[in-house]
Amino acid sequence: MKKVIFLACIGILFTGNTRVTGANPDTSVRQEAQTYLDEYTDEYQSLYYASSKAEWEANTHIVPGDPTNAKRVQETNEALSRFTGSAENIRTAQKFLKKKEQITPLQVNQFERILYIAANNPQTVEELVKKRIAAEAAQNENLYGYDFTIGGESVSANDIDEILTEETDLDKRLETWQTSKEVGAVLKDGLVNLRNLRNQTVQALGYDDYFTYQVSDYGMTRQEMTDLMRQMNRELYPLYREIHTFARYELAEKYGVEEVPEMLPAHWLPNRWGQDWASMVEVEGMDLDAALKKKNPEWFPKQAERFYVSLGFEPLPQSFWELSSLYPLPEDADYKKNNHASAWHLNLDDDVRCLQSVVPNSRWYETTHHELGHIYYFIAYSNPEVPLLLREGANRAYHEAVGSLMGLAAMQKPFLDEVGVLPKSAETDEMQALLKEALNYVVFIPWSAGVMTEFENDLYAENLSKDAFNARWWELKREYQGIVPPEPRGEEYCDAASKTHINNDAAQYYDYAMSYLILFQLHDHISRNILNQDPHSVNYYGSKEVGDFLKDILEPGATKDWRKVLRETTGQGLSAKPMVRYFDPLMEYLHKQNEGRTYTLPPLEG
Ligand code: X8Z
Ligand code: ZN
Repeated sequence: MKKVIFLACIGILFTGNTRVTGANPDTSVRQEAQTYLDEYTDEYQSLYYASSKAEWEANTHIVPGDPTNAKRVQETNEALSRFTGSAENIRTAQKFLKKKEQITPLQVNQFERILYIAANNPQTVEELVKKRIAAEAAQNENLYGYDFTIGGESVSANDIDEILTEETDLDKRLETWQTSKEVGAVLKDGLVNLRNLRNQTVQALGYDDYFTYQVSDYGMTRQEMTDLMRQMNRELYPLYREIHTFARYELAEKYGVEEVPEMLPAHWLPNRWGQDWASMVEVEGMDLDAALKKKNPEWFPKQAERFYVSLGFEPLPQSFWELSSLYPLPEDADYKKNNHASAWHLNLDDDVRCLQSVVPNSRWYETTHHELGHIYYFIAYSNPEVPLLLREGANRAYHEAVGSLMGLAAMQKPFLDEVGVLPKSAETDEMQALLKEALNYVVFIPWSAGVMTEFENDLYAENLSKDAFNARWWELKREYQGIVPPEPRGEEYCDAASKTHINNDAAQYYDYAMSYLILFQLHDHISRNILNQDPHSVNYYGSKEVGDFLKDILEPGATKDWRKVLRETTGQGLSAKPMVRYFDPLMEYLHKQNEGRTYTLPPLEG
């Protein structure tokens, strides 16, 4: 692992590479560009850090109604926006990009980054940007300051998830599901306002809408991204259709309902959004939840760290442990925190932290591996070769893929045996294990590539009417996931807004869908070509070769084109084939299980 650089060194390091060596005009343009980039970077880092620290406070210490956090977030984000969106910085970046051939490719990348960041906050629409910053902060506070109650008692998001995982009484499930959606109604006006503000700010620098702006980070058009997502859905659809049929019958039996419903009622599923159904199946000999319940919450991040260290990564810095917020707040706390997991790179250098609410279960076991993937990515590209402005993933999906890959690896039987989570044991039914994985990874695709992506595309790019938010949401849920609401959900609700990302990670959810393609491409390559093991039953633990392979991907950050990274590491372009192939054995199995059952999702057309 390379040593992270100190803030004060950045300028020196970057100018050091580009000293003027003669009267060559190209070199002097390069030198001029570098001087500008160094100054920009210094200022950017300091403003970015101040803003991240304010955001961190606002997400870990939420006191509804107390304006302290909002004020600090507003001030620091405004300062950052004023700088990144300043007319002068935009002009300068454009000026250097006109002389592309006279500057280095790395400098070109940085100027493009400066323009990309600027487009989110152009000075020409300063008032809009200010309004958006205030609206974003208020939305987040309303989302995470919200007090969920069941029967008059406050419940946490973890409590809700546990009920939806374990409860078999349908009335209780319904009440819990309804509770989980109430926050959406509170957030509806805020979402309408944010949609308009997000669109208007990026339109000032020439983007059609906010969705198009976010997609452009991949070097793709909106059409290309929605086409890719639709194709991905088509490729996984035949298997999803089998899973959907299977789930309808299995759940009807579990809940003692005689008439199997045509579509899955949302409150039947073990997740608030129906995005992960893994807990529907218990694999004999692999009762992970039972084993994990015995662990302390502190064991989870430590175990995930051990896995990364076993591959040759460094232990996490002490500051990570001191500054992160890893566990739920005590019940008597007089403030709240963001209950969704996230990883933070606060100064784009050595201040890395996680925000989680770990309780001992398999979902948090996997999530902790996911979050540490982000953290190790941050640490890996915080090296002198990577300019601060390019300290990002090869693309955003890569950032999501790494930790999810480690999450997948950490759930496989040989791994669990090795790290002592399960007793070296009993035979397990491999088909059941694969089914459980499909209930997580395959089920996620119609949700991410379908519902979330199509909804946000409509919301931002098609200007979806606010009178149709909920109607469209449930139309998409039905079409892609085959899920229906337990009762009519009118426009007084806004069920989409009960999902974190709709509010504070807008127009980016296709990242996760694409990350699954990359994840299975990487996993396939690692299993077959590095470890020579069956991808269904593989153990990465302790393999320095796997660690080196991952470091080659992580360390360059965004200095390399993501398509090139994929080709260089797996020998392939982006493809759903490895994912489809991984789950192939299930098709036949489920088809047999579903014999005599009625399929209610239509067969694939064409
Ligand atoms: O939001 C996340 C991570 C943080 S980046 C916990 N995920 C998505 C979600 O929860 O909806 C991981 C999988 C999908
Ligand atoms: Zn993530």
